[in-house]
Amino acid sequence: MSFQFQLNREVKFNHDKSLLDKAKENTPKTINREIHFKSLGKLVEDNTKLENTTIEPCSDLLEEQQYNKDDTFILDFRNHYVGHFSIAINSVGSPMDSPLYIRLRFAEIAAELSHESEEYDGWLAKGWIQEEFVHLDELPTVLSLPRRYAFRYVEIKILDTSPKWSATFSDAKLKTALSVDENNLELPEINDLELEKIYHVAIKTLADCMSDVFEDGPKRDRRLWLGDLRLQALSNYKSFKQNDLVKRCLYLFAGMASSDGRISANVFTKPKVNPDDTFLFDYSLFFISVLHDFIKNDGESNILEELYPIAKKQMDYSLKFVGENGQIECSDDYPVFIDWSNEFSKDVCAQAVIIYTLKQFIYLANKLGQETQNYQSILDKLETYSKNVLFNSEKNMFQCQNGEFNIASQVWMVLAKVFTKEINNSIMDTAYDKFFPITGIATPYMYHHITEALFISGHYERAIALLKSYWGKMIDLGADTFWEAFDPDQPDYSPYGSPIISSYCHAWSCTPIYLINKYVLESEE
Ligand code: RAM
Repeated sequence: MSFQFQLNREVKFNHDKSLLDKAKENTPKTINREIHFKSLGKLVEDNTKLENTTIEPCSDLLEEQQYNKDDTFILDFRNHYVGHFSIAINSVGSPMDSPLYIRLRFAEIAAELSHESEEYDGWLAKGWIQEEFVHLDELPTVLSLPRRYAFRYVEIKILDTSPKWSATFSDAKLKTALSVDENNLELPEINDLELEKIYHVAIKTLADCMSDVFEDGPKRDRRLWLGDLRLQALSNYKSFKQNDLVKRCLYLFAGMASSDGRISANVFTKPKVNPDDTFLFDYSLFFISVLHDFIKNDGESNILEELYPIAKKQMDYSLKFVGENGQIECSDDYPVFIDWSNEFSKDVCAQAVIIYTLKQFIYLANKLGQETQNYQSILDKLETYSKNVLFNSEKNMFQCQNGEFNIASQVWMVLAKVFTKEINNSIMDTAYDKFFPITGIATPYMYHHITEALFISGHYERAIALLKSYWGKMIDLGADTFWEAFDPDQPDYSPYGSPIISSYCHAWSCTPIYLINKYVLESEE
């Protein structure tokens, strides 16, 4: 698993004021809720949970405890939340003759609290670790932390007091600032307990990633990524229907496209809007998908007229990688993401993604009455090459340039609907025999695409079984929200070498909302 940091400082970005103003206008109102902590907890061993660790409630009342040097306690909010934490602190005993020195740690899952930050030596910045060291010179006080945290648990360790006095704590709470409240959402009836549980956790995951943009993860990276946005938007249409937020995100990407036409893989919005100088071949193209899905789900068409030129420029840029024979030639300067894993070849996936998005682009162009003949003929070339050259009819699977067969290639070609449903069904049959149980894939992002490919190719039972085994297993291991990375073969695996950096509420894992609605409740194919 790896991800290369990109430095493209020479790239010039547009800042289209009118589009960025529209992004601003579509900022949803934030909903502020106050959530009070529910119980004290203690870290215990449980070999059914992630890293054999869980937090059990203990009966003590916080207000009645007096804490001294080296004491530690854990506040359990009993669900995952995102917000600003505060706690009232006082001293009892003799006069307070020294500062109170404490450490606070915020954890989305119990396992994070069994690791120390000093141990962390991964490639992602330590600054993400949800930990604070605080000196308090005067008590009583209300400690309100300026940084927003994503957590269920807060651990407070008394690093020092003095033998003359003890610290007491009360009124631990957090204030949320999200754009939706899952408690006000009417949930569909799902006549399958496992799927129902998965659905509820997926809703919580999506809700906690919806602030003034669709964030990828409220703990990390706390920003708007195009690949994640595509899946969040699809799940949003089936649940919160907070379509203004999708619009806002579309305007943000469109308003800050690079001057050569490429759309950045992610954008920052604080302290001011700013595109990242990172470009991923597939993520850029998914701008077209998000626009296409918005038009299909929302119906508002003004945005199409405004953003079509941006989508066109992106498509034209991407089509430069298509050869005369209809084969896509990827470049290392414009990497294809598909999944965190770099252990498989991605050329067939790239070919499929461009077919998938070109079809959506043609749909949009037709809607505006634009000329599409040229695009249609490139699409024909891409599909013909895929069927005649990339598809190995003997093996009944798509084959990469280096001769490799992998599951991602089959999945993306099925999603791109290069063949008919019947042929796709048989390709996924072969893929199922060859690649299941899946190995070496650790992202819910890729698992989502595998599950959807099973559904659309008519492998309903297998798709449901995968949904249950993959997302259900995270719940069995203690998930309140779904994770950024999960490899069922090595549940403890973190792409960063430590759970304290991993995100355990990650947008791209919320798609059971979309999958269950579309393929189970609406039984679409
Ligand atoms: C990580 C995040 C994000 C994803 C990118 C490609 O940084 O998990 O969600 O889209 O990778």
